[in-house]
Amino acid sequence: MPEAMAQVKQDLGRDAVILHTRRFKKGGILGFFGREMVEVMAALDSPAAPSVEKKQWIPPAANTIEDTKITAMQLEMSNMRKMMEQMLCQFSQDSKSTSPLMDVLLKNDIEPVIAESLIKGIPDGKNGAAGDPGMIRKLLVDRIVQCLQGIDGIDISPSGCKTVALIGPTGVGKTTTIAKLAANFALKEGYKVALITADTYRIAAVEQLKIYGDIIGVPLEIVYSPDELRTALYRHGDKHLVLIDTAGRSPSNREQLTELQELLAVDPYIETHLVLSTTTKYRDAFEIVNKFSVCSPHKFLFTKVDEASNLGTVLNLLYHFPTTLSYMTTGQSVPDDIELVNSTKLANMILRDYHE
Ligand SMILES: Nc1nc2c(ncn2[C@@H]2O[C@H](COP(=O)(O)OP(=O)(O)OP(=O)(O)O)[C@@H](O)[C@H]2O)c(=O)[nH]1
Ligand SMILES: [Mg+2]
Repeated sequence: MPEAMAQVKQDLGRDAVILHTRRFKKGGILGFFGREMVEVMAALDSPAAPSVEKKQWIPPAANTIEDTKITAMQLEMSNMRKMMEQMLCQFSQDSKSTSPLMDVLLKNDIEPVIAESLIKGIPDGKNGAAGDPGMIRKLLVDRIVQCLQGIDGIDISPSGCKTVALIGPTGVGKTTTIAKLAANFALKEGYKVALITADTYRIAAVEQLKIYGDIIGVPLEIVYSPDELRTALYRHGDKHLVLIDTAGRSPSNREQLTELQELLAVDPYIETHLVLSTTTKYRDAFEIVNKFSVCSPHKFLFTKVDEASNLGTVLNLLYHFPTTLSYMTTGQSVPDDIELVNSTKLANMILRDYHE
C-alpha cells in the first residue's frame, strides 16, 4: 500500500485524493497462494487533469501489457459513460414537465429517450391537444406491452431433462424463487424435480433450501465444485427438471463472477436466468446486468414486483439488453407469489399514477 500511495503521489502530485483502495489476490488456487495486489483509485481536482483517474499498482513482475490495456479501456468506458449520463440528464431536464404522461413515465425512471418514443404521436395534453384519457392509457399500455415482448418461462418436455440455474446478486430472491418453481412444477404439475445448491458460502443457505426440499418432497444435492455439479447433474438425468441455486454474487467482484461462469460451463444445456430485483435502482441494475453478462444469461427473472415503487428499470434494461423474460415474483409466499411475466400488469403498474 505505501508503494501504491507513493506511485499515486508521483503521478498525480500531492493534491491527489484517494477515492478507493482495495487489496486482492491474483492467481493462486481458491484464493490461496495468490500474489497480493493493491488497487488505488485517485482523483485530481484540477481542470487541466482528467477528473478521475484509476491507478492500478502492480508489482513489476506481474505488470503485463494486457493489464495496462484493460485499465486504459476501463478509463475510456468510464469517460464515455459519464458523457452519456450528462447527455441523458440534459435531455431529461429539457423534457421535464412536458405533459402528465411524460411525467408519469419519467417518475418510473424510464429513460427520457424511451419515454419519448412511447408517447410519440399520442395527444397527451401538450400544446392543448388533449385526447380521450381512456384511449390514451390503452394505447400506452399496448406500447409498453410491445416493449415487454419475448416472454418464455421454463419449458419442460416430459421425455427430457431440463436444467435451470438462477444467478444474480445477493438477496434478490434466488432461493425463494427456486422453492416457488420447484413447488409449482413438482406439486402442481407433477414433474420429477431435483434441487442442487452451489451456495455453500453460508450454512444457512443450504439449510434454507433443504427445508423447502423436504417440504416439497424433492431431493437436494450440495455441490462444492464444477466437478461435483457435473456428477450431480448426471445422477439426476432422470428428472424432468433440475433447479440449481447459486450464491449471490457481487457484480463488482470479477473473481466471483469467473467462478460462477466456470460452474455453469460444466453443461452447455444449463438455462441460466439472471434474477433481478425490481427494487434495485436502475443504474445499479444496469451495472449488474453488464457484469453478469460474462455468464451469458438466457433470461431475466424479476423479483419483488410487489415492493417496486417504479418499474421503469424493466423497460430500460430490455432496451439496452434485449433478453427473454421468464417469471416475475410478487411476494414472499411459496409457492404462490410467482407468475410468468405479465406485461399488461407491469404496464398498468407503470401507469398507476396516470389518472384519467
Ligand atoms: N417482497 C418480496 N420479497 C421477496 C420476494 N422474493 C424473495 N423475497 C424475500 O427476499 C429475501 C431474500 O430472499 P432469498 O431467496 O434468500 O434471496 P437470495 O437471492 O437467495 O439471497 P442470497 O442467497 O443471500 O444471495 C427473503 O426475505 C425473501 O422472502 C418477492 O417477490 N417479494
Ligand atoms: Mg439464496
